[in-house]
Amino acid sequence: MIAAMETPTPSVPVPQAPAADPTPELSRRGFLRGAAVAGGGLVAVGIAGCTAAAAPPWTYGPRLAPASPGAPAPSTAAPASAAASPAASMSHPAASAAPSGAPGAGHDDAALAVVKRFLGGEAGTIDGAGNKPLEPKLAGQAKVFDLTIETIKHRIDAQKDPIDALGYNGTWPGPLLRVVEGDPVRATFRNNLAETTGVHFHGQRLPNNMDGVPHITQDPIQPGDSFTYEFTARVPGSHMYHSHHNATDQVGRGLLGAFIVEPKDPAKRYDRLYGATQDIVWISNDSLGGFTINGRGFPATAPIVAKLGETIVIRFMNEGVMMHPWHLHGMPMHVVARDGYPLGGAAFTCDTLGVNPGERWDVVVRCEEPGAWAFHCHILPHAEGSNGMFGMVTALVVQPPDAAAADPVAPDAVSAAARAAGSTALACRIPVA
Ligand SMILES: [Cu+2]
Repeated sequence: MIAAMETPTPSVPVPQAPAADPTPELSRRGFLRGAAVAGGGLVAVGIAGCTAAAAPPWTYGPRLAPASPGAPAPSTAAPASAAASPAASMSHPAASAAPSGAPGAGHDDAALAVVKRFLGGEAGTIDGAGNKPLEPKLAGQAKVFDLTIETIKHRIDAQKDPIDALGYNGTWPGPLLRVVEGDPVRATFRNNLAETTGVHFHGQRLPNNMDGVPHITQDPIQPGDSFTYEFTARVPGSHMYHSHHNATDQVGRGLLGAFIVEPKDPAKRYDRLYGATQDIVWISNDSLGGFTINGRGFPATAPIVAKLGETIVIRFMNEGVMMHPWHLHGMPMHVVARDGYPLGGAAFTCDTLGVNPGERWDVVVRCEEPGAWAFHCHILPHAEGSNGMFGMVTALVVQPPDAAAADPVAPDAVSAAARAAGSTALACRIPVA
């Protein structure tokens, strides 16, 4: 798994199921060293040297090319409160203000520069990746998770200043929690914020008093206090946990994470069902930090790296306030579950899959075409502007057979795969330092 799986070394992501999970481990190979760091996620919003120095750090849209006469001035500043509001997000204050900007040397230079950062493995250079599996403690049959709720400094990419965000156990997304259907779950959250909060396990069938909605099913968790959510994991599949209190702000700032419940029957798990060797958690967000995948924006998003013939699973989860249509180049996606529920005979195949806020969609990809394939949100102001790509962009890198011996975690794995597949792009001709 990409983000979900953590390697024995902090820098190398290796798919790894929680020890208590009897599920056979998925591929331990997996992503780039960078992917590990990025936790399997990818999204990004920031372009090198983007916003004006005076601009607040949450304006992660691409910097506009030098204004041409008569062109509207770039919008570089948005108040934090506005950036966190749905209305502000809907107006894409952080996105390109000129997505159809005139092409030219300025555009090409900027676009090349940002792609070179991606090809160079920027995702692997940033600490603090989320989505790392949190091993539960065992208390009898119960899986016990201890989490903190913290203010954190978070990097969207390697060049932007860190932003003031929130995290579970210090990361955005929070740790990946994985249990097995039927497990008793006991998750204690200690609120180390200066504000109140509450935690909702999104997608689970919960006892009402464990639903995590302050003032309806519980009192808000006060600063310095803890609350323990106890329930049985009844609904298998891809789910989430997140703040359900001042949620536009708190979830927008990073209080979110993946909660995966493996089916009790091993034959129904994706490794057995589809032969999947990577299980990738992909959480999108679109408030603080702009358009992000697993808390990062292109070029700091982690690529997905697979071998030709490998089958991978991607679990899309949308914690933002906008729908994002994820588009994979080169190969189709086989959509097998929605909100954790298997589609069965209603499973379908597509190359662009809209994921609404709150939804989870699981897709299977047969990696049958070698090369470096763009994988991005197809709302273009979320992915590319007049200064090149940013935000919700990454690549699925399918390594050809003759590259099997190459170091899969080399920083130029993406460009190497593209070159092997016949790319003539300048960025792929330039050796990565
Ligand atoms: Cu989008």
